[in-house]
This record gives sequence, C-alpha cells and structure tokens, in this order.
Amino acid sequence: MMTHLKAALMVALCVAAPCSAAVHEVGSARDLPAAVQNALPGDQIVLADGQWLDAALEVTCSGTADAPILIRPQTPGGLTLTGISHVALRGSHLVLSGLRMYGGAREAAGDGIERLQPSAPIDIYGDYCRVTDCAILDFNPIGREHRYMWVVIRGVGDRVDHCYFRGQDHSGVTVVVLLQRGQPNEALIDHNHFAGKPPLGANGGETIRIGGSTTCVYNSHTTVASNLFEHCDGEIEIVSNKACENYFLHNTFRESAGELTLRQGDRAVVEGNFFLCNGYPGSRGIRIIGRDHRVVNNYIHEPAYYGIVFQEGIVGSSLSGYTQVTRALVAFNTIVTSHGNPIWMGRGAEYTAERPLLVTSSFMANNLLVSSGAAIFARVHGPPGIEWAGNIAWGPEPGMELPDGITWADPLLVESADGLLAPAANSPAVAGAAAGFEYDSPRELNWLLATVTHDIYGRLRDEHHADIGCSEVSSEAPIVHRPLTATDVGTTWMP
Ligand SMILES: [Ca+2]
Repeated sequence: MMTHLKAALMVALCVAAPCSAAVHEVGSARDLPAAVQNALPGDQIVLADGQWLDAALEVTCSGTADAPILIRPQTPGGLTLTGISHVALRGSHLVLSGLRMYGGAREAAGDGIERLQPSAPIDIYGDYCRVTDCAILDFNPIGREHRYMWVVIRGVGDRVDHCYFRGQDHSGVTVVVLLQRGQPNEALIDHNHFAGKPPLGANGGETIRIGGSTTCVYNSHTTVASNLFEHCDGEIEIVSNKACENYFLHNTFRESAGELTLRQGDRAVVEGNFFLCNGYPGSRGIRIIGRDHRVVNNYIHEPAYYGIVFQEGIVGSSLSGYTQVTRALVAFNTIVTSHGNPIWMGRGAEYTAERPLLVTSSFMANNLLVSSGAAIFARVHGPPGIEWAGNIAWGPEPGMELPDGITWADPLLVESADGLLAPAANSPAVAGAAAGFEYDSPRELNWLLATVTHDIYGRLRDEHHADIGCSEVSSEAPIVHRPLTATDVGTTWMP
C-alpha cells in the first residue's frame, strides 16, 4: 500500500518538475558562472556551506513557471556571504533560498580600508523570482551615510517571503520595489521579520518603500502582507507607499518609531493591520495623503502621537508634494490611546500656510475611538470634509464639535484572549455599526461599507448588524489572522 502511494507520489513529482533535473555543485563564487551557464529549468545550483568573503553572485540563467531554478546552500542558513557580497537575480523564475548575509562592508578584507558595497546585497532584476528563507543581518558599512538598499525588486511577479532582516543602520531602504517599466510589479512581500533598525536621523531610512516620486502615478499592485515589524525606528516612514493600488494587509507593527505612510499614489488598501505601539517613543499609526485610499479593520494601540492623520494638501501639488486627501474611506478601525490622540485632522497650524487643503469628500464610519488621557480629535483647523456614520468615541474630551455619526459613549472595552482591547458583550459597539444599504446616507458610503465583509481576525461580519471597531466580537467563527510574533514569520533555520 505504502509502496503504491510512494510510486504515485514519484509520478506526480516527475510531472511537476522534470526528473532529469540536475544539481550543480558550486564550491566558491568563482565556480558560479559555469554552473549558471549549464543550468536548465528545474535544476538546482547548490552553494557549498561555509563563509564566502566578497562574493559577487550573478545569476543570469532562467527557469520556467513550471520548473524554476533553485539556488541554495547545502543546508538552509549554512552559507554566509560577508564582506561586500551581493546576489543579482538577472534571469526569471529563480528561487533563492536559505542564504545568510552578515557583516557587510564593515568586515571587508580586514586591512583597515573600507570597500564600499557597490549595490544591494540582493537585487532582483528578473520576473517571477522568489527570495525565501534568507536572512540579512547587520550588513552595514562603516559610514552610516553610505546608501544602498538591502533588497531591490525591479521585476514583475517577484516575491520576498519568510526572510529575516535585522540591524540595518545606514542610509537605505530595507526592501524597495521599483517601477522601472511602467507596468505593475504584482510583487508579494509576506511573512518577513523586520527588526532592529535604529534611527537614521535623516530621510531615507524606510523599512519598505514601493515606487518613488517620479513613478507614483503608476499602479504597482504590490501586496505587503503578514509581515512583522519590530523596533523599525529608521525614520517616520516604516512603510512608504509611493505608487498606486498597493495592499497592506494583516501586518503587525510592534513598538516602532514611525508609521505606515500613504505618501504618494492613490487607491491603497490598508486593511487588518495590528499597530501595537504600547506608547513607544515616536510610534504612530497611519498617515493618509492622496486619493481613494481604503483604511479599514485596523487596530492601533497606544501610539505616542496619533492613530490616523489626514495630512493637509498643497494647491496644485507636484508629484513629490502633498496631494489633498480625497474620498478616503476610514472604517471599522479601533484606536485606543492614553497620551496620543486617536485622530489628527492635520499635521498642524505650522503647515497650513503652505498646505491649506484639508481632507475632503471622505468617509469615517464604524470606528471605535477611545482615549484615557487625550482628546479624541486633535489638530482640527476647520470643518473636515468628512461624512460620518456609526462611530463611537469616548475619552476626556472630543477635541472638536461632534457631528452626527459620532456617538459619545463608553464602549466598555475588555481585554480579549490575545491581550487586545475589544468591546464587551453588552457594549453599545456590538451590533451598532451603520451597515450596508440600510444606512440612510449617500449611496457611495453604503456601497463602500457593504464591501467590508470580514473583521481584523478574518471572521465574517454580520451583514446587517456588524460590530463597531475592528473586531466582530459577536462572531463565533474561528480566527484566521492574529497579531504576529517572531515564530509566525522569518526563516525556518533562525530563531
Ligand atoms: Ca522617507
């Protein structure tokens, strides 16, 4: 019985990848060009375990969709590239797995002369390439001003997943997605662990950036999902969105001095993220700039400054300026603070002379805004262009005149099993949401709310009587998405 099963499995495997797949053993960086030249789709290029100094690995071969070429050490994490090493994936359908990069230019040659890292440690030029189960650790130059990215994604359909990125202390983005062809990247950045990025003290220390000022009007269709960010303090933008139609889903931000910034580009989706700020200095939630963004089902706990801010826009803004917040949907978020404010209506009076355009034509619905020590709304300088429905707010003071659509009531928060705060069963938030087509409001808001079908945990919402805030506490459905910890993300071989 077992033998038959095994035989059937072998047949299945042979269909999936050609049985003639070869293994090309590579003992050092010098041997790589020959292996690359001979590699065919489905082959493996196996790099000898050990430590390679100043290794330049140029991978110019290509696999196919059905038979990618795998590049890996003998054992996962068994090879460390150090010095000024880099890997360039120049072909397509390549999988780089299990590589460790450590040290960076700091340790180059040991002769006291600093050799500068010429390019990103990992640079993906090709399409449909995957970098998985890899770690880049403290890969830093001596001078923090020397700028390079750690991972660059330039192609279409590339994926970076289950990697561990720790300790980048110099100018540069940890993972950047570039729109070099004017076509969507369709990139996926998921289940990575980003940790320990100290403050750079200047712009240019983002952990993730998608796009850039000159290409921000193009769609990237990049998904950043289920990543863990811990102490990513490089600069205010932990994530900087600079392209259109990107998705930020189910990520966990723990105690990091920054925020998820929708800096340039329109139509972003920020859904189901956990911001566990815990009062960490410099911590924030989400900054909104631009048009047609969707910010729903997020949990923001104890930001030092704000949960969500609608940044003011510039009249006739250039691409690199600040586009007025227009048609934003901010719905079903839970924001709990003590020192910070749940919502800033702008960055503040000091900016309004050059950025006079307040948020307009936008919606805030079914949000739970609670503070134990600060006003709910701050930096209010003019009536916000927002349609309100189904929100609950509670705290020492509202911070502005409350419009219809915000109920001032204690939502009776209790600690749930995962340590997060959620409404108790007898809370006015339960079944309190303005929902679907039953709400008497502009048709657009009705339609938008009907599209929020699940809560932050992935549980189906009650179509007619949803709960206010990110959690459908009345649901008995199983939890799909939780706040992430180190065991949920990163490599298989490193704790
Ligand atoms: Ca920046």
